Amino acid sequence: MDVDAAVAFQPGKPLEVTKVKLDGPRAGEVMVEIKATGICHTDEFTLSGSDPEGLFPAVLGHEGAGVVVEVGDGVTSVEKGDHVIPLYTPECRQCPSCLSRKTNLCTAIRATQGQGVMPDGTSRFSLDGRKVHHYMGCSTFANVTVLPEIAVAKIREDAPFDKVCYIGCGVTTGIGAVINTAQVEPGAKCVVFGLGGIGLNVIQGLRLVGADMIIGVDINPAKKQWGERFGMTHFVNPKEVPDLVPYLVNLTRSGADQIGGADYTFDCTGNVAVMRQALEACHRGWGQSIIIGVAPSGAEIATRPFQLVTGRVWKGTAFGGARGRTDVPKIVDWYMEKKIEIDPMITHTMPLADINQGFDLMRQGKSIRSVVIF
Ligand code: NAD
Ligand code: AHE
Ligand code: ZN
Repeated sequence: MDVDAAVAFQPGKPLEVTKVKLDGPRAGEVMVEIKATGICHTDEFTLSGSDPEGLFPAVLGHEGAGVVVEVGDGVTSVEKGDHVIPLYTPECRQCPSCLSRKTNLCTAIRATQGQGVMPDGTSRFSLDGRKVHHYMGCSTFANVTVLPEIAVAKIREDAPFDKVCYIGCGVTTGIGAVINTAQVEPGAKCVVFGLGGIGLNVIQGLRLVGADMIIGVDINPAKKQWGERFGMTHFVNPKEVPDLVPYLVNLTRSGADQIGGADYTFDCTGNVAVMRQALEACHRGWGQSIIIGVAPSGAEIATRPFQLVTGRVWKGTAFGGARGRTDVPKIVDWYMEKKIEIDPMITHTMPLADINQGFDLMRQGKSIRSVVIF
């Protein structure tokens, strides 16, 4: 069948909205009509050419929601008509990683996913007989896509697609980083670097768990009121303080504590210099810094080993440590029960034809999340 897709033909060039051919689902796969998709900074990261795994041409997008329209042989966990959220971190519940209970990073299909193909090594997308790659196993910048069965989470049918698509990445990543990865306790002092579509969800996660001090750091002064909207208690613009790390350490020092430093910090920028600041703003002895941001090909993180010798911990998180098929339906429930907010973060919506405007808004720091509605 022909579907409408925004295709990334070359790094650094706008997406081209065109018809592409989509083959039906094979064994273990499902075809999903995408109703809405968010635009995450990781889509821009790959489109820019900074992603060492970036493949072109490809149908990008990994933050969607939609309806199952067809299932391949052997599919048992979902059926036609089910509402689902695609998962770039699948959950097979059988691989050594899933069975370990130590990680959400299912390894069942990671190799082929990174090669832009389905688990059998072929792509369902093509254009004029030429292969078009899948992206992160999702390719939600198409009105219909095909995914492995283990890469969809079935969700309740009363949840609005144009809001819960954001749970497909940003919401789950931010809140999950707080709850699953850092396991922040009530009363904690925390710093969030980068108040975009991910960082604001870290902030609302910190509010949810009862953190005392939620310091937001962003070079864009417009982010101050955004952070405050979701529970930030202090805002710091690095351009307005002489030396950011000592400033943050001092801000988090209290009572008899002569040292200072945050209990938890979160990098939501993808900038390795910021990652170092986030680690070094942690409290000696126990502070944990969680890397969420994705850094360009060739970038490396550095710090003096002394920072770790003295008890600071560097951790990373993908998809907020969430096990998608298990956790995503619960996060949809939290949204429907008004335990978490999504609506105000979706600052812009647009049809697929205008998807490049969504990327421009993100690059200009004018949006929190843009959502394409099909
Ligand atoms: P975004 O563009 O919406 O937000 C980034 C924010 O960082 C902006 O507010 C920007 O002003 C701020 N910023 C940039 N440089 C800064 C600096 N030097 N100091 C402080 N703030 C700075 O992007 P997003 O969608 O929120 O994504 C953030 C990062 O998280 C990206 O790198 C993205 O690829 C990554 N990400 C990772 C995961 C994961 O699973 N690990 C999931 C989603 C996104
Ligand atoms: N391909 C990149 C890495 C990109 C990356 O780290 N992706 C995150 C999700 S970002 C969502 O917006 C992720 O899930 N990583 C785990 C994984 O298995 O990819 C690179 O640098 O090669
Ligand atoms: Zn994302």
